[in-house]
This record gives sequence, C-alpha cells and structure tokens, in this order.
Amino acid sequence: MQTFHNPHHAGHAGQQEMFRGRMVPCHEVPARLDYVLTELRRRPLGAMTITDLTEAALDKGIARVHSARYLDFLANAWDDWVAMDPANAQRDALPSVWPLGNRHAFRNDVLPANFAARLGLFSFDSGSPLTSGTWAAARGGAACALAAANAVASGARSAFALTRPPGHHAGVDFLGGYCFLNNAAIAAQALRDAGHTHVAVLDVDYHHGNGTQTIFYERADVLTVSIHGDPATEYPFFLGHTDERGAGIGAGFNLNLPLPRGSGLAAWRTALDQGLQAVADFGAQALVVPMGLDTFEGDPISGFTLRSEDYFAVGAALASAGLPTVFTFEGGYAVAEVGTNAVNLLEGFQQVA
Ligand code: SP5
Ligand code: ZN
Repeated sequence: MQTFHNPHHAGHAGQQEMFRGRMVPCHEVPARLDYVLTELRRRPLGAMTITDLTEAALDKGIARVHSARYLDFLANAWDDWVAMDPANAQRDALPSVWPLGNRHAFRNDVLPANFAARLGLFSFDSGSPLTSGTWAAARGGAACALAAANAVASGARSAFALTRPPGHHAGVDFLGGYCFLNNAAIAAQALRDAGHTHVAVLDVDYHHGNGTQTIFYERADVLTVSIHGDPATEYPFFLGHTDERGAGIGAGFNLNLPLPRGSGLAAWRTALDQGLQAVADFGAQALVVPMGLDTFEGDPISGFTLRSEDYFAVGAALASAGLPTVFTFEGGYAVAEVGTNAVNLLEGFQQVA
C-alpha cells in the first residue's frame, strides 16, 4: 500500500481550542502525523510518496467538492485576519459569531466585509483554529487524497492519504471539527470522475462524518456510511442520527450507525458488518475509508474502547469488502498511540487484501 504524505502539514499548528468557556490546548497537533510516519518507517507497508500533483490538478480536484466562495475565503483567510489587526499575526483565528442555519434567522447569502463575521459564516465551531500555515497544509492534504485516488483508479488495491488537518467534518462551504477541506469527499469524487460509477464512503472515525454526509446527501452515486458516537451526547451533536437516510435521488444512500458512548469492539464490529453489508448491497466499485483512530480506549476526547490490537481485525474486515480502497487519515488524539493504531489497521487490511 502506497502512502502519500504532505510535508506542509506541520505548518498547521493551532495553539488552543475553545472548550466549555475555556481555551484548552489543541488536540489536533502536528505530532500526530509524525507518529504515523515513524511507525510506517518501522513497519513499511509500501512506498512513501510526496505527491507531485500540479497546482492546477489540485485546484480542479478541490473545486469538485467545495464552493468557489468558500475556497476564496480559505485562500485569503490568514492575510485577512492579520489585516484586521497586525497583532493578530501572533494569534490563531477562531470564530465567535455565527449565522445559524434556520430559515428566517440570519442571512448567509451576504458575505460580510468584516473578517471575523466571515469566519463565523464559514465555520460551525470554535475549536478549529485557522493559522498561518492552515491553507497550505489543507491543500497538501487534499493533494494526498487526490494522489491516493489516482493510484487506486490506476489499479492499485489500496492507497493511504496521510492527511493533516483531517477532513470529514468539512462541508461544501464550511470548516469545523479541526477540518478545512474534506479529503475523503475529494477522493470519492475523484474516483467517480475516474469512472467508478458507484463509490462508497465508510467512515470509521469516532465522530459522525457530517461534512461528507452533507456533500453527498442528495446523490445516488456515492453511498455514505458512518459509524460513530451517538450525536445525542457526542460531537458534532447536530447530525448523525439514524433517520438521516439521504434526500431526493439520494434517498436511501446515507446510513448512520450511531453507538452509545462506552461501546466496545463487539458492538462496533456489529455496526461495521452492517456498514459493509450496505456497501456490498450498493454495488460499490471503490471504497473510501475516512480512518479515525479516536475509537481507541485511550483517546482523550472520545468514548469507545477499542484496543490497539483490535485494529488488525478492523483492517481485515475492511479488506473483506474486496474493493479498491483509499484511506484518509482523520481523528485520533492519543498522540503517542495513533501511529501504532493506524498502522495496525492498515497492516490488518494489507494482510487480507
Ligand atoms: C476529525 C475529528 O476527530 N474531529 C473531532 C473534533 C472534536 N472537537 C470537539 C472536541 C471536544 C474536546 N473536548 C476537550 C476536552 C478537554 N479536556
Ligand atoms: Zn473524530
């Protein structure tokens, strides 16, 4: 399995996120990816590649998923933030005002001239700091996702996009949940564009993949499945329930498999088998797995109890789908263990594939 990694990831280094009225140190830190790289060098799965995708090809792939208005916002966000106040150069940008999404509430069709307001318009939480290196890091991650999709479209059994920042919470025109560009959606769309008529996304991160769900919600060509902590108690709270089944021609092509906080491997594996059955029933020609390792028992912000050795079986079960598969790197905040857990999953996949 070829790994695509992004040297710009470390430039995205938030200092603090808002949590219950306090600023706390960021959970989504550059060291996460370094632990995965170190473990991949210790237990190689295949070639490690820095993608040489052209800027034009990258822009094209990103624009297949995200709106021009949002991409323009992201591309200029850091400069606009510093232009508000030169002292902002020392601070991460975080939103503190939001327009809500309800009809007859605030408008979201008028782009505010005020950057702080614009940041709120394109965000859904105050936990996802935007820093000087965020745009380059997010672009570099998306390049990995596209390169991995290209490798699989060219016949590789699987490929790993070692993306950071993560992506599955980002929507067509919003950031949040530490995510800016939806790498998994970009990979899924690239597989569609390469001719795979039916692409499935099976999200195994602890948190519901709300961004991916919304991107494909009204489409019948991309099935989205997510196994996650029940949004009644778990982030991102406002999406991820079982009655969200897709809309329009996409009705029936979204499946949420929420589990209570505290769930362990047995319940989680049952949900995975349900998800894999849905992928098979859909007739998927390719699979994208947003791979969060925050289902781990030691994760500091999550509530499932998978153990490091369990990830071999998770990888093997994913391989049993028998599909060309792209993995994107998502959550996992037990930083010292995230490399072991990620490579256990991928090695488990590779041993069966
Ligand atoms: C990609 C991904 O896994 N995103 C998850 C975003 C979760 N953000 C909210 C986390 C709440 C953090 N709680 C802090 C506890 C401090 N002791
Ligand atoms: Zn997560």
